[in-house]
Amino acid sequence: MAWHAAPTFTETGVVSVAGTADAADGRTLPATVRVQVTAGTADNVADDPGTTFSASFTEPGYGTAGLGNGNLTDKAWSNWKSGTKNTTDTLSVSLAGQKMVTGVKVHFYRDGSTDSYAQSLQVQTRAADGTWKNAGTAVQVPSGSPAPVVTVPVSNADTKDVRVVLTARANTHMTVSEVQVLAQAPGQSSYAAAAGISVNGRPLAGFDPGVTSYLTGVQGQHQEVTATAADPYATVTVRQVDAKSGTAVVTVRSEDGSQTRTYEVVFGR
Ligand SMILES: [Ca+2]
Repeated sequence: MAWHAAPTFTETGVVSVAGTADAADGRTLPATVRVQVTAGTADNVADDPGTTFSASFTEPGYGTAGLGNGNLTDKAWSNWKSGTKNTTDTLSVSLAGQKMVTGVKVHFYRDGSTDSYAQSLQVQTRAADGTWKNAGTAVQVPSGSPAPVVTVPVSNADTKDVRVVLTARANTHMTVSEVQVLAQAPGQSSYAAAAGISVNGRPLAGFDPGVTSYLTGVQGQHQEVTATAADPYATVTVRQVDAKSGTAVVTVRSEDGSQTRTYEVVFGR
């Protein structure tokens, strides 16, 4: 397959991109791909399967396992130790794959009556050449109760590895419930419309996505109604015509499930 240059996707909706397909017998056939363009949303990708967490230091029994378990208030990671506490520690997240990272959210945990939070934190992302780069500036972490949740924006870093460098308060250990990594994810469309309806493989003449009732003069024992959704991710179901009603019903359900549109095809006698 070879696709012509795709247009710039500036608006949501369906965009067709033309191309050619090698038929493997010497012929080249025209091809079309339909692209559903939606508004991007920020999705936590640190709880995706394949994500691994690590820490520069861990109190035995309070490792990194709970940092991505979806529980935002558990006592997951701790760097407590007897005697002098660490002045800095780092939590690293290796994502399941390369993502366009837009932010990092650190949920601290209040350990008893202690402000067991970082004094400040610095988010870093790993570049393609393996070096770690600061994503924005260091962020101060509030004290007090309840435990603070700190969101650090990242300006669209294309990376697989993210880490948070924590600077401790004076001789204070640090405890964290969860580390979330926000990345661009496709949104879901609420568009529920058919692109076309066919009877026995022949498109209905004059089909208009906004018109939901059609009369057809097709006769015979077996009439099969088929339909295509305008949004390739929408779902189409067809209730075929029965002798009693003489009507077939096409239902298009939007990808996000919020909208449905039904079309009826009435078979005339
Ligand atoms: Ca957790």
